[in-house]
Amino acid sequence: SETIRLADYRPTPYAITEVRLDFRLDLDGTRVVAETLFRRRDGIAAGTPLVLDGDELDLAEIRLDGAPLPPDAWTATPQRLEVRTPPADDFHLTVTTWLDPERNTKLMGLYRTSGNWCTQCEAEGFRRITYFLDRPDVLAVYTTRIEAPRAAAPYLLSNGNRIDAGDVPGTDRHFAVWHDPFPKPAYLFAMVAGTFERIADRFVTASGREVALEIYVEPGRGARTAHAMDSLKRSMRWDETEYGREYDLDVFMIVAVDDFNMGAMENKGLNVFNEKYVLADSETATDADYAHVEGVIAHEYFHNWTGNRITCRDWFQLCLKEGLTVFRDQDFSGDQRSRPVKRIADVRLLKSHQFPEDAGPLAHPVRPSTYREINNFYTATVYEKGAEVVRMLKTLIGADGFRAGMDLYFARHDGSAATIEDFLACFADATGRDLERFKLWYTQSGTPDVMVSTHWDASAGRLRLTFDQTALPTPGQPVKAPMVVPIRFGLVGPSGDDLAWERVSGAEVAGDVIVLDGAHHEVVFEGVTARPVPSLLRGFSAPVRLTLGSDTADLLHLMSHDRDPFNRWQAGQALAMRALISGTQAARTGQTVEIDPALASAFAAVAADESLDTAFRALAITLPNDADVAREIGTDVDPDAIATAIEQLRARVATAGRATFRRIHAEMASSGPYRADAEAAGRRALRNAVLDHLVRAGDGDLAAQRYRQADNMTDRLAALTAAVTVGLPSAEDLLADFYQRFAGDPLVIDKWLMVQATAPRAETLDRVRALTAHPAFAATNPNRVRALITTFATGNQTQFNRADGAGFAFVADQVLMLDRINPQVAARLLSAFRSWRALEPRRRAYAEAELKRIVAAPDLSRDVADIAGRSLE
Ligand code: BAL
Ligand code: ZN
Repeated sequence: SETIRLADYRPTPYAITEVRLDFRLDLDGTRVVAETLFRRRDGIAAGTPLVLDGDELDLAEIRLDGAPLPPDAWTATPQRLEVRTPPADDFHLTVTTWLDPERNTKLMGLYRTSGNWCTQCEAEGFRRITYFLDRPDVLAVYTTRIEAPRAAAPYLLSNGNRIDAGDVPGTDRHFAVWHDPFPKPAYLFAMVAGTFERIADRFVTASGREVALEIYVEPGRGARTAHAMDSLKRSMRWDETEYGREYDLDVFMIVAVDDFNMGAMENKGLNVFNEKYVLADSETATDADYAHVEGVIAHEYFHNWTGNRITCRDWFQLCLKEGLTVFRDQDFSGDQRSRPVKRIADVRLLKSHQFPEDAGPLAHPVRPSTYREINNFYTATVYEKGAEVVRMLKTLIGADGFRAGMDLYFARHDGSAATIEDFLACFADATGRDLERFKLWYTQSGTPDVMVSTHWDASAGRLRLTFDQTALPTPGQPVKAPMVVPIRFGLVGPSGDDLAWERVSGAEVAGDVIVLDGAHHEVVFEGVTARPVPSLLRGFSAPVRLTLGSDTADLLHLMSHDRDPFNRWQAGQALAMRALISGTQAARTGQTVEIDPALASAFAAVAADESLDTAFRALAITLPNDADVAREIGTDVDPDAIATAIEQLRARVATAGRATFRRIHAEMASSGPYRADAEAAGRRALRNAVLDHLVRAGDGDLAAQRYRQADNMTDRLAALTAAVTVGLPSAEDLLADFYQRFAGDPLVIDKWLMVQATAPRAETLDRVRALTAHPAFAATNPNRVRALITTFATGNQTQFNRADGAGFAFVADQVLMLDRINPQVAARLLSAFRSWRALEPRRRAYAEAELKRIVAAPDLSRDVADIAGRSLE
């Protein structure tokens, strides 16, 4: 299929100034009348054809300036409408289309979910509603009239402010008219109609304007929206205090729906959410779910300025809004709870999702330069690495420079569609810093490797650090230029304090940041009074793989003393990783390796360190998982050997720490009623992390006991997961109880599916296959598919990558089946194969055969064909 190139970007010959949409919703179909005002752009010849995008459209009528168009003046297919010689500089086109939302299983454009009507237009869904210039640089003012049977749709919602509503006389129908004064691209359009429970609140902006806040959910679920509403208000305040950005309409609405391709969508004034990211209460949501709700609410709200008021010129610039907005939501969440704990969680996500993408056939730059299907670029690279790039920018220019650049960005580009060049120019202009080389982070794919060697000269009090930066080839980019890498650092002395130095030379060193911008640097610190242990890449200041030849004693020193909590955590992970890599090598040859007793007991020591945040202690004793180890090994991966090594290390840590873990388990028991706040959540996290160790060390009864005593989902799910993962005798009873308790609640049953899909045992594949026929599963619902099948493919290393290839075959079958229903969901599932080349030869051959089977299948969607094709390149 056709490749779209950034280099080919041209503005459209016509602009759209205004759109008037009229939706007539009926139970057996929808009629849309779209009246669009076009204006020929300056410098475009009169009579230049007008070509509009469509997708599976059924055209009923077309008029130009109110009159029917002669048949030879236009052509239309379901995918395209061309008006040959538009007659004037300004004209309006009135197009009537028929839609069948009931049968729209792609969940793009207008579709029905739980009986309600709902739209999803990003990236290219609006063209499934009417013919349009469906691209982000065409901004227009929308007025939307919706008419529907009152009984089926008491609520009629669209973007902007509601300007009219009423009954349609003589019928059982009613209507509403919405007007959005802010010009926007079509991808931000939304329309929702249906039966909901509405929860209303209000917010007064910094300048004193009152904004109505409304959350719409399935009737009966209103009580579960308190956390979402609270998160929304905190997000609105935060954007005012941190960025000076106020909300701009009279109402802000969030609608939660059951069937949704993404997490949520930032449509202007009318966010549509996957209900997974709205609903939360203690019985049904874990502490992690609470954090996700808060983060996604913030993310979509922040898009109002970074995405909506300033949008993207083209889809290559997706990271302009996504990377920046992820950076903003991460920062917000860091302010709401423990910042280091949030940072560790974000880095774990980056490493588990983005690093493998960058290391495999689907690698692409944060700003890609070509695509075949844009839906396949809503990736961890665009989102998470995109956020890291903004974070590095802030590290390089400082908080004040960053704020000045953002202020300039809002002032310069409000109301327009911008590029990465526009964005970077604001920071260069605000601070005077040259960002030309920095821009490579947007255009060059792959994770840079930074090798560090240290040389300490005790007699001279001199520390020399040598940095070498390299990067492996990635698709389309065989050779790389050195990037700008900010390395936040400290020189940790014998007592654990950071040591000072008298002079430093070599690379640019600004405060506690070394800035690498070439392939090789030597940084020399002089006047250092004691032997330092360098703590590098504090806070994970750049998305690189840093290799430091520290010895075990130095890492143990950092693990117990580094004043940077991130690097304290990192040191423990690095030590565990070393043990796991040698353990994996040993397992492949049927040997076992000795695990350093100092390492095993270091984890118990961190768990017991009361000077640390409880949530941090929980993370610090959570060992790397099998995907982490596979990524670190990188080639010839044998997942079964990795699993064996992990079992051995876990057993050692659990045994060495058993007494400590038992004591902590008792101490962290909650007294009094459930609380959702960060402190209480931290105690639960620590208690459940030690539970996991204890269950593996023989205290299996504890899991069943904790499950039955649980008064909240965090504890209940942790106990269930421990029982099922370890394969305790109680596991089946607990699973049955969980299902019975929550059978009417699909979001919770998703957790039940996930726990079973991740069990690292040979019978899991049969079980997952059987569950696809369970009444709780539905292949048409993306949440169910992700909970069962995507979780199996991405969260179960040993069983997806089974040595007999059966895991791959099952997932490939599912991809082909799902492609008929929902190509976006199918393509996302297929990307689970992205690390296939890193596997040992036998598994690699099975994976390749399945990818080839998919490529050869007839009538593939562009989404799946693109991922399968690139995976094999
Ligand atoms: N714009 C798609 C969903 C999101 O990133 O907010
Ligand atoms: Zn976003």
